[in-house]
Amino acid sequence: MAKKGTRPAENTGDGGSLPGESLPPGPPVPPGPAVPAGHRSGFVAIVGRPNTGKSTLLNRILDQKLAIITHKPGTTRRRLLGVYNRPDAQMVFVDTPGIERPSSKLGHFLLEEAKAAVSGVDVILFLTDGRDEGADLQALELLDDAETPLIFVLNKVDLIKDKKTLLPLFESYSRVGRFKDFFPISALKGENVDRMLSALLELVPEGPRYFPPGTVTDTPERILAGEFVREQVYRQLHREVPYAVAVQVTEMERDPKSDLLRIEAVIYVERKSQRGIVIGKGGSRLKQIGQGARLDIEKRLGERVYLGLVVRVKPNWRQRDAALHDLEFEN
Ligand SMILES: Nc1nc2c(ncn2[C@@H]2O[C@H](COP(=O)(O)OP(=O)(O)O)[C@@H](O)[C@H]2O)c(=O)[nH]1
Ligand SMILES: [Mg+2]
Repeated sequence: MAKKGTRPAENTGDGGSLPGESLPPGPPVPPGPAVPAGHRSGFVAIVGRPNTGKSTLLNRILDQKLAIITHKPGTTRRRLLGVYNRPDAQMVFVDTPGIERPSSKLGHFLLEEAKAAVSGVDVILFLTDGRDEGADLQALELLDDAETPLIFVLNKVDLIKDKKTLLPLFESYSRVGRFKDFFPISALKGENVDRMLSALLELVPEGPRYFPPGTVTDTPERILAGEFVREQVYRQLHREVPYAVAVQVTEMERDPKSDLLRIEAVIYVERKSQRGIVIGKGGSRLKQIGQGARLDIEKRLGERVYLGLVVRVKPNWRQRDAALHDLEFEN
């Protein structure tokens, strides 16, 4: 098994099952309300090249903002679980970094993160926008998983004017011989997503709840808050700067005096010049980044927060093991 699979090891009962093996029977962990007869459950990884809409799909399925989304490729840096709860089923979706040939140490981490995410899942959704079949096939090769059932998901169909082009596209990809099923969807508009979910429910086995009902993710709010800051950096800054940015939340605690939740975060950049860009004239850019992120965090947590941001230089962090370790990028 990969060092870090998606399926929580403590929940598999024996702690030693291999990828693809069915779960040993056992009580649902942790215990929640009784699981009805015929309850289905499973893990579904969302993979594909950068920018195909994986994070948008996760948020759509959960009907809330969990993953950050930008129009720039390569935004997602961490595997993110989203739990889809129904009375009769629980499906755990895993958003992953886009699959591409790595060009930095961070890139290697990202590819490993995507590969680890598919380890042990029941189904893989392979997302594409259908724009580059060759690159999609390369991504499948990099993923290097020959066993897990793959579903082909053509996203962004809202952009396709002439739906007649869909059939030849599906035929072409079906020649790969790896896909069990094909779905055209729009994650952005929600088109066909429910139908895809119904089909997935048929594919996952009968099984326990892996998380108490009502759980949305296992990612700490501290990490999500940092991600929301990073999203603003991607949205508000251009060219290379966002890629050189990492965000670390250093504090998240309630201020006893004001009763506000106080969050302190550091925005790391690679060079001094980038620091100036992130801060902006008289601190104006940093202020706007903070405002945007604060609103998202407040919406998520359902309360007002104070968000303090500072910008620091960590030279060349994307290429250095020690720096990646400090920033919690470790497979
Ligand atoms: N038109 C259209 N755009 C989409 C759709 N899904 C995602 N996008 C856009 O594609 C870009 C990348 O989306 P994101 O979810 O971050 O892709 P990821 O890198 O695969 O996670 C964003 O600008 C999204 O708004 C869709 O169904 N239709
Ligand atoms: Mg993403």
